[in-house]
Amino acid sequence: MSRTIIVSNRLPTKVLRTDDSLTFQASEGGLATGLGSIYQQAGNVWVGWPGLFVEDATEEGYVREQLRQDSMEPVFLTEDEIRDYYEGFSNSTLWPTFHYFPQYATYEPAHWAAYVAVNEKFCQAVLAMAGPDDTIWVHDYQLLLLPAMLRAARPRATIGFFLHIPFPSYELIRVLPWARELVAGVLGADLIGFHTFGFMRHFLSSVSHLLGFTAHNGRLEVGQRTVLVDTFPMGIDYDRYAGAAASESARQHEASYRQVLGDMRVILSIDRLDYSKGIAERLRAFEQLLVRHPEWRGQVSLIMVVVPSRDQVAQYAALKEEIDELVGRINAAYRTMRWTPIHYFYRSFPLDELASLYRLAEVGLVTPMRDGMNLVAKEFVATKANDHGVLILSERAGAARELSDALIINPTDLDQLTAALHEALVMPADEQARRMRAMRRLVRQYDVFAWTNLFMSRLAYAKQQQLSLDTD
Ligand code: GDG
Repeated sequence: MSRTIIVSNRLPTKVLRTDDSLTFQASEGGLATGLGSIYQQAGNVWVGWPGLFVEDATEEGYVREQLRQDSMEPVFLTEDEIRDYYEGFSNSTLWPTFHYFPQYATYEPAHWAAYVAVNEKFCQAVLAMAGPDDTIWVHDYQLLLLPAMLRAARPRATIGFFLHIPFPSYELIRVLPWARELVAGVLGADLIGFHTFGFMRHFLSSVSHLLGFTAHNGRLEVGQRTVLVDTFPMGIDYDRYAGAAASESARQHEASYRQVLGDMRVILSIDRLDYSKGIAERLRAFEQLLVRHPEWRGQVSLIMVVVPSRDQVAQYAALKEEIDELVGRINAAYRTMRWTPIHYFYRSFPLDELASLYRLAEVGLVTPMRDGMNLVAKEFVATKANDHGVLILSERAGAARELSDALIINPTDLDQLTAALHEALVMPADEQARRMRAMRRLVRQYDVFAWTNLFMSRLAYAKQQQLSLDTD
């Protein structure tokens, strides 16, 4: 029987150490939800790091045993590996380069060596359970080398790869000393997926420049193999977000926030702490709105949720300080006894509270400098059952390709962003409804389950093609 093996840096369950015991916490992330239907089927499995440094072999055995009961296979990583492969090469070399922040990228041979070694470790973990005909779906930038490693060991396996972040222009990737190896690593897959056509185009251009293969109609001939390349814009679990927003608990949270906020109008901003998300620029635009349109003072508040992330990496710590400073300065300059311009939270919220914030907000402000997709934009839309609300969306988020009824802005254009904030606040209800309805239909139809099905059926097609080649 052929099985499906999902591989990503993190497992959909996180193991936490609390005092003297371990707790297993399921992830609420979109990927975990979308792929849940696959890896939990009989025989299938998800391979990844459980987020824990194990203390000894007994603990390792225990964690492995527990996770296996839920169709997960852990790859245990050491603190050194996490420092060099994850915080190092993945988040200090690839992430800034792929998000067009090459000035933040480091080029450490030791980090590269760890990246190769950990990809190899993942490869061994997958091989330990994969048969020659199994289907393997590898996710994201931490595992770019894995498809080729798997291919070398299992020439007949069906391998899919999906990149969740942007693929940059060749001019950026060529700066990396290891550009060729990275692109060749991905080419081990039978099907390579991106969120947008633009990312796919950049990838194909890099393949052509670095390795000399040219694509025709989304097909690359790589030696004896055909590699399919395509776009699969990821969706969200629409029902989950729409349902959470309609829940009694979200209503109650909203009512209690309203007691404090009164009829204050609310703009909402939610992100992981990351320089790619344009958080500081967003704050400057909000300040400029208060300067250029003083009529909004005392009328509008910005609720800003920043979820702690990667705080071991220097740029993230610096960004946190910049945001703290900006929020402090703006609030100090404009606040009154009854009005706080920015309600700033540096932590994460449970889903029902998050949903109540989406409900509360009239304006969703999503202004990344670069973003593979941006699921927050889609979640905001999914919660607007009454079609009231305006999404302001960066043209450089993958989501902008689909959500063209948002107010699309260039996040570096402070004047445009300020004008969009004002426009959102004065937009007539019928225009809001028209735009929101169109976006909501799209987000509901192309949800994360549709995305998974599309990728898996395209991968099955790729497998069929290889089989017919084999028998020719
Ligand atoms: C990468 C790519 C691509 C946020 N705060 C809370 C919370 N969240 C959830 C959101 C959303 C998720 O985190 C963030 O997803 P994004 O898509 O916005 O961003 P990344 O984490 O950077 O993800 C991105 C994605 O992969 C998928 O391919 O879209 O471009 O960078 O789901 O709701 N969830 C809860 N509390 C919070 O406080 N529960």
